[in-house]
Amino acid sequence: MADAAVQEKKPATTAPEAERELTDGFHLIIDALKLNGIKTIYGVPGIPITDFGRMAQAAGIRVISFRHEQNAGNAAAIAGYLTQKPGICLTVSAPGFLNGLVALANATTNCFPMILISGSSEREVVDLQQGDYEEMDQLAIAKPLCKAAFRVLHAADIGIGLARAIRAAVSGRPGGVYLDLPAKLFGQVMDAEAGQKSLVKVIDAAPAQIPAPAAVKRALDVLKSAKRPLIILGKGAAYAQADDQIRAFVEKSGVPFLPMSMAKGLLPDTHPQCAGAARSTVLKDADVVMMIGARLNWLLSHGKGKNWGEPHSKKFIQVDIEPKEMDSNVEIVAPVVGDIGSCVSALLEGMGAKWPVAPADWTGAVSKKREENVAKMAPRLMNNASPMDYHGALGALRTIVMERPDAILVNEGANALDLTRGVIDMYQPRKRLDVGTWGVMGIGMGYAIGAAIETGKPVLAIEGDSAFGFSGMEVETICRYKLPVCVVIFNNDGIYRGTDVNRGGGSDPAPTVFVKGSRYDKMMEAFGGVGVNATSPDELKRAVNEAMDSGKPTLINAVLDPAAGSESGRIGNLNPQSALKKK
Ligand code: ADP
Ligand code: TZD
Ligand code: MG
Repeated sequence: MADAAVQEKKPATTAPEAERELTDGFHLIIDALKLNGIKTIYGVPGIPITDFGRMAQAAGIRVISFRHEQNAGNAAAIAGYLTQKPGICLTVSAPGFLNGLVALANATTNCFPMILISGSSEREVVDLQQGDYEEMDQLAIAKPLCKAAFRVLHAADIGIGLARAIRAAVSGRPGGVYLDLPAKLFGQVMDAEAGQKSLVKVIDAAPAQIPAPAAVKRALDVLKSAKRPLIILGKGAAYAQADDQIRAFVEKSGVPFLPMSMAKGLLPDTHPQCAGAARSTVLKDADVVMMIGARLNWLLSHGKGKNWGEPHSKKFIQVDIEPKEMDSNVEIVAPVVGDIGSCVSALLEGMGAKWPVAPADWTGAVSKKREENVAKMAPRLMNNASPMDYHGALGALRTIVMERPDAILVNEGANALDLTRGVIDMYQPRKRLDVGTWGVMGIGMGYAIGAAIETGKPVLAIEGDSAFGFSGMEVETICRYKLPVCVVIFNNDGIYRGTDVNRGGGSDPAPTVFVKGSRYDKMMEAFGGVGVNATSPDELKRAVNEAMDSGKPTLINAVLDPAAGSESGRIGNLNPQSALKKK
């Protein structure tokens, strides 16, 4: 039973109502969010949260209203990644909730802190399955898809409910949290003073987790024993905002480092120790590999197989906040469990004088390989062909990012993703935001909007034409909030390429192709933004420079050769093959 101070309709005390100050669920939720420093809500309005959005805006919270909940959820997730505070997504019941749930599950998979707050219909009706408006047992459905899920039934529990949600989202391995708020809660009335007292300001939401000294020593001993050491930096390392310590550790060790996609720029890709352009060589040849905030999942071929050279030829060290991550795919000989800031500081302290240890023949071989690969790519990036190929277009964009290292790059697609990742160097931490652990399409506009709102920096979104379609309607949102977002669509008329034909010979197009010669730029013009159709790298460069300088919402339809691009980009090997397929 709730606190005695809570009433659903009438105050139960005998004091005349006029003499008592009252509050209600609406105001308590807003007060609880503000008390915890939450400044922005991303969502879509409707029953039962329409008035809540209005009141939150009136109370000084920024309310960013989207066209689809998945995009609002993605904006909240990336806000969490960029700020280490849970991003808030607010949705209506059942279908709105389900739309947001994809983003919540994606945030959890990527270890981004966010809270999906959803209105829901009445428990009594839901539990008896009596068919309420947008009825659904949302809590039960959310539970297996996120890190934690809570429901608040009484106004007096709002403070505790939000506190639990915040802690669950950001402490330990960050992730997505679901908070279920039934419609009745919003209007529940209680004594204002008791209400204020019930609120909780979360102290030290993500406490430091200090690694054991023995684990630190073990890791350093293994690293020191290496002949061909490698450090892999993952997006957990970027999330941790321990940029200076990580850089100091990598530089003092002298060990080549490989950034995972979203860790690009944590140290600049142009850093002399960066092995990004020698990826296959270092993965194959290294004898000791230290992962910092990176998992040995499919993105690293699970730490085994032909990409990793001889079986059992390596020792792995792993630095991670999640103890269960250790030995997930291969044996970890030196697990260091703790938060990355504390772990890397402890590693730095424990190093002593005899560093760097990386032998010069190894670092020399890595540098040589990297220079060869960079030189091989250079001429392809300078081609000015029209229609463009990926390299021609990326050659132009690469310079623009070099000249604006603090701009944020959002990136999704298949070829549009893999080739952009390979070609465009990043220079600062947390500037590259992409499809992440799932390789999911649809993060584009949500991430672009979240990043623009949270950082105030210009955003360049490089999007495959298919990828863009998943969140494309949010260009209206970009125009409505006048965000400095420049979207470049790599338009090759389809998924992977635009040349596939119907193998049954019928008149339907092949499943992977779209309308030929589409003009996505006109979508932006429909909402008052700038639209440009660019047919050559020079035109593309001019248009992007103009957009980045003006900060005006811009969409550039970059016309690519429909034959440019390969099946599934760089991961075609993951496609199952039919044994019966004709050669
Ligand atoms: P990538 O895709 O870049 O390889 P992953 O998402 O696979 O990165 O891995 C990120 C890892 O970072 C997760 O295992 C997560 O537990 C860990 N992590 C996230 N934040 C921290 C932190 N502050 N301290 C330590 N580890 C963290
Ligand atoms: N749906 C979701 C949610 N995520 C996915 N990853 C996919 C479908 C499958 N998929 C990919 O993995 S990439 C991609 C899809 C549909 C689009 C590739 O086409 P594109 O990029 O136009 O975005 P390129 O440049 O043509 O390769
Ligand atoms: Mg395409």
